[in-house]
Amino acid sequence: MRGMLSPSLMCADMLNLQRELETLDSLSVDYVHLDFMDNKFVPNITLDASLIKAVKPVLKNMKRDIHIMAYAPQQYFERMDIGEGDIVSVHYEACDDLHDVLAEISARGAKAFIAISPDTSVDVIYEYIAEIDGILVMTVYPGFAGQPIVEGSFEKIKAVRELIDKSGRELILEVDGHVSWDLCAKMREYGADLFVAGSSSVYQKGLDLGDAVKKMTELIK
Ligand code: S6P
Ligand code: MG
Repeated sequence: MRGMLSPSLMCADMLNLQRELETLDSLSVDYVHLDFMDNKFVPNITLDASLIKAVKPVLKNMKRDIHIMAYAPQQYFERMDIGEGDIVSVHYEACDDLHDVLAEISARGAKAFIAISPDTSVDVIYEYIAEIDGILVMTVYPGFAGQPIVEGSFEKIKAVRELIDKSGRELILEVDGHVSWDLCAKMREYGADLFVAGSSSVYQKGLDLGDAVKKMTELIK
């Protein structure tokens, strides 16, 4: 699988989101990363469900990569208009009935991903491997942009890669958190496929987004 980019909208210019989305959509970007938080599972709020829904008709080329950092994430699926083409990541730590939640995502035609926080063991994924399309490995603690990478993240990416390869399934391995200029190529070497690009790469102040996306695409290919 080739390396794919998913720029994180919470790191874009919040006062000009439509312009930011249209610019991104005109570049060779596979996904736009949309972070949803409930201020309970994580102590923050970013993009709300109606905004995530409003993004959908604006996109001509990119697809939505929705990362739900919230308890009982299924309560938001309708409000986000989740369907065909979307990636939907739900946290292992936030679901009482993860089998049901994953089934609901798949029933809507979306790609079901399990997200694991830095303190969660890779082993928890085994039970769900036949029910998912991908795994999102958090390489920072969920909740905020601009954090340093958590120690042990590379070993974790490698362990998830091995798990995927052993399963014989073509699952997508997504990395989210401090996917920086310096570290993205190494994350690729360790087995990541989909890269969330935020304030430590394409959304660094003063960079031209088109140039930055081109440079990052080259680094992760
Ligand atoms: C964090 C969120 C992420 C951030 C991303 C920002 O809770 O899930 O998707 O948007 O980590 O990137 P950076 O480069 O600032 O870490
Ligand atoms: Mg995220």
